[in-house]
Amino acid sequence: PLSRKELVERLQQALSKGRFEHVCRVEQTAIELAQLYNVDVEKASIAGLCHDYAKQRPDEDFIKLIHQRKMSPELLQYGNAIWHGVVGAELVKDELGVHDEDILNAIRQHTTGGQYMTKLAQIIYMADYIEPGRDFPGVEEARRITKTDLGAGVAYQTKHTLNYLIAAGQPVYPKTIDTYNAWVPKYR
Ligand code: DGI
Ligand code: FE
Ligand code: FE
Ligand code: FE
Repeated sequence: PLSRKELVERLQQALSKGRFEHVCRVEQTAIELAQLYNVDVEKASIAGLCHDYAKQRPDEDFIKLIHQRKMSPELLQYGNAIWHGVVGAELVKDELGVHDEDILNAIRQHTTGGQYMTKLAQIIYMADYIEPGRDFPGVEEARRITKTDLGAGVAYQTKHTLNYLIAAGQPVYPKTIDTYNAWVPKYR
């Protein structure tokens, strides 16, 4: 496997400066949450660094993989917002040599969440949302809640993201609705 230093170099080549700085902040936030919630810090670091590896790939790369790997054809109805995590995890595996399924699943779930998420997956989902460069109404509350109760943070983000998607008339990926049903009523 690549060392952290080699991984960082590969990410720097694959991403714009702004996106690279985001993944570094997600890594740091994920490490802090992993320490707080007793999760493997090494896995949190790798998943945080790699979660947006495929963010700047052309659509054709994802479309090709969806066909080649016989992934769900319903994926074709979405776009980069969904593909860079769900399909991008395949590129992290192939091109960065990350084969740990815990890490890959956390990357797959980082945008939409999921009905079942490991603590690592919850941490990456939340670190992406609350990293120090994020600035939106409610981010301070999201940071406070996440440090108190990780699951409550997942519920908070899911509710707010779904609200935003619906208000904007955007297509909602079915997994996002599964995440809503699994997490939001439980933390009301
Ligand atoms: O890659 P990042 O910008 O760091 O963050 P992200 O991967 O969490 O989110 C990318 C975008 O995806 C963000 O604007 C929210 C959006 N998104 C989340 N769930 C859904 C979604 N977009 C659609 N169309 N449908 C979803 O279910
Ligand atoms: Fe992302
Ligand atoms: Fe996110
Ligand atoms: Fe991100």
